[in-house]
Amino acid sequence: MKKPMTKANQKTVFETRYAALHDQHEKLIQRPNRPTEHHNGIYQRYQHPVVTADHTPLFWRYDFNPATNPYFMERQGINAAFNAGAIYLDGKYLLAVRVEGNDRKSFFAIAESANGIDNFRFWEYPVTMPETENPDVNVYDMRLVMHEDGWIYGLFCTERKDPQAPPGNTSQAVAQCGIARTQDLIKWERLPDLLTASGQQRNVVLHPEFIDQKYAFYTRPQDGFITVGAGGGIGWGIANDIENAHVRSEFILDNKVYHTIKEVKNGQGPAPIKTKHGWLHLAHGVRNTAAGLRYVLYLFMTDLAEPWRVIYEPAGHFLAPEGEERVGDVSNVLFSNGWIVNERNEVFIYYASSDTRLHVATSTIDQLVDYVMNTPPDGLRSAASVQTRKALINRNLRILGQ
Ligand code: M1P
Repeated sequence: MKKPMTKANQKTVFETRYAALHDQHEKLIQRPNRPTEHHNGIYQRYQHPVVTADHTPLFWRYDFNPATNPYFMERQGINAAFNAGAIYLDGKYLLAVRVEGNDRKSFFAIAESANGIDNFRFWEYPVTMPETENPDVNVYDMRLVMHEDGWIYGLFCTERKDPQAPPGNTSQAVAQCGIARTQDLIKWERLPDLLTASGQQRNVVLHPEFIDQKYAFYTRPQDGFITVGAGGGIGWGIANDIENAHVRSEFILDNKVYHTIKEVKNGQGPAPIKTKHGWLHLAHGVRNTAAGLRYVLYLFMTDLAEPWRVIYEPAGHFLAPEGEERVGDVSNVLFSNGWIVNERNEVFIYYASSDTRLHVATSTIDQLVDYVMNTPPDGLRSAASVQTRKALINRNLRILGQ
């Protein structure tokens, strides 16, 4: 980018600050991201987040005109960059990042990297998402899906104030599923929001293949906005057409369960990955604690021919907040709505921590399938957990010759 010119020969405050910030920003973007030392054999974490608020271009935040901004002050701050949809296109790792301004409005912006691990750089402009006749107040958490109909779909949460909110209640909202499609992630066609029987829909994901020539959705029917109220669980529903998508009935394929990592609620993460053993799913599970809600990620697998039928569900979390991931705007949260498989069957799991920043963990299809198929399911009681662990100990002690 061309450096802004000033009249003075001596360096102004503007020039000094501009040069320093520009330098810092480039260093941040070009910083190599190395694997952490600890490895559980399932996935690899990395030292740094892949995208943060500071990765957004300076020209999104600062007025670059010395005449109107002599102190080179930030004019429109960015608060967070997190929950990103992901897609692998023409050998590039592309993220549809949820960027949240200081004004608390989220929008989508595409960040691109050549290796999926570092050097993520935002495209010049955020996404201009067309609206329906009922304008969105806030949009977030896009799931990018390359559907077999040839379009790339972005399904996201559209939130509006609840018209039924009692007077004085300024936070009651309605969350529904917005649908848009594109060929290039630049020009988007907005379709009508998904119609379902549920008062609230978040975490809706399009299945990448037709089911009997129809579109299939993972849903999350519930009647409360933040709390689940009645309902919850990961649902499954079919719509005849995507241009006026209407899911008339849903059933729950993966329910919330007492005293598990998904006791309070859960939600589908990105679209599932097709493997020869079944569809691999990444989801988030939520439980309540004295310190508030805790969000962790878990994996499960559904049948290849019947993607609504769970065939493997390992007990417990797959990824949980660690170290600095634990703290942020909404602490103790890991959330993922994007992953990528490249031509070498390597998997890049993009997960956000505490509604603040985005990280990557890498693995392979083989490792994830092994994890899902060979991790024991939840016995749902302490005694059952002890039995499962004793079985492992017995096998190992036999191997160790004791
Ligand atoms: O704050 C944690 C997450 O809360 C919501 O997820 P869910 O609907 O499952 O509770 C979403 O707003 C998500 O963006 C956020 O990360």
